[in-house]
Amino acid sequence: MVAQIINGNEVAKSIRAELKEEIAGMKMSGVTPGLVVIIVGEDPASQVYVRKKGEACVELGIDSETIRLPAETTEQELLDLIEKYNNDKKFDGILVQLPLPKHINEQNVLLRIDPSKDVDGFHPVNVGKMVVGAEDCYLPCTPHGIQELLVRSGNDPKGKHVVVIGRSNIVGKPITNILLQKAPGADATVTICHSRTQNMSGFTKQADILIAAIGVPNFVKADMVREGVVVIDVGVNRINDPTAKNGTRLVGDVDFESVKEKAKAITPVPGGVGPMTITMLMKNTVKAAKIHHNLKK
Ligand code: L34
Repeated sequence: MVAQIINGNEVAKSIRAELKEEIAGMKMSGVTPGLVVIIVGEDPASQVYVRKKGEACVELGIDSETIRLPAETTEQELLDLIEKYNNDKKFDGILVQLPLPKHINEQNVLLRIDPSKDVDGFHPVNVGKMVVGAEDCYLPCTPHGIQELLVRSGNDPKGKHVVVIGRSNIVGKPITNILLQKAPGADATVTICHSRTQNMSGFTKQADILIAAIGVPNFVKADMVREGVVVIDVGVNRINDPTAKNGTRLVGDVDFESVKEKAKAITPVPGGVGPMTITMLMKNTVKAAKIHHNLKK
């Protein structure tokens, strides 16, 4: 089988075109969405992601600010800064890029963000709303992007067996909750596997849709999937490659070359889930601005 390559850049582009138009319309009513992104420390991958978020804002006409703080920033300093933006009406969304330095408690930080500005969907109020399927919540960007990729590539999860590998709060747990909702674009049967799962292949081979989010380069091999599976690769791992220009290259959690021979459809890395994460952040920021300004959906 020759797999359909699910092009995240293309899907992201069409959603961004929709958003651009919507934002232009909002500006006519005097509303410009605003996003502040806060990054603490120098993690190189985080720097890249945060830069891309700023660029996407510029492209779409969202007001944005990126605050870069040194790794030594104290938890209290960060909490105070969040409080400042909670009270600043210019900004509809506040995002604190993860991971944070070890001395800062992540849960304390996420709890401090005003849930109505939590465009990452990581505040427990939004997590709870997601679980019960409430309309007025912000869905976390990566899993929401995965759902859009599936639907827009013609691979609706309805009635399918989705197997997720990974149980993180950013991807594994939320994608499970989103896809099992009784709702359009969901209605799946979902199984989660993780690092302590016994006989993982026994589960992954049953998947109609396999979502890999473990952070281990090339973890999923061809012998772990069945013919005709749809594969979503959430991994973004930088590995050494002496043949590459700068000595490294990006690979996913899936051994793309072998798995694509068996799959019906598969996302590449880069150019799969990554661009969707950023695009859904833009979508959440627009949603926040509408809520804050009482604009129609
Ligand atoms: N608070 N922290 C918070 N929110 C998030 O939504 C994130 N995430 C994850 C890490 N920490 C976070 C991101 O922004 C992962 N993530 C993310 C964002 C963008 C990309 C990948 C991960 C992305 O654009 N990936 C490109 C390649 C980028 C490169 O060249 O390195 C791609 O095509 O996959």
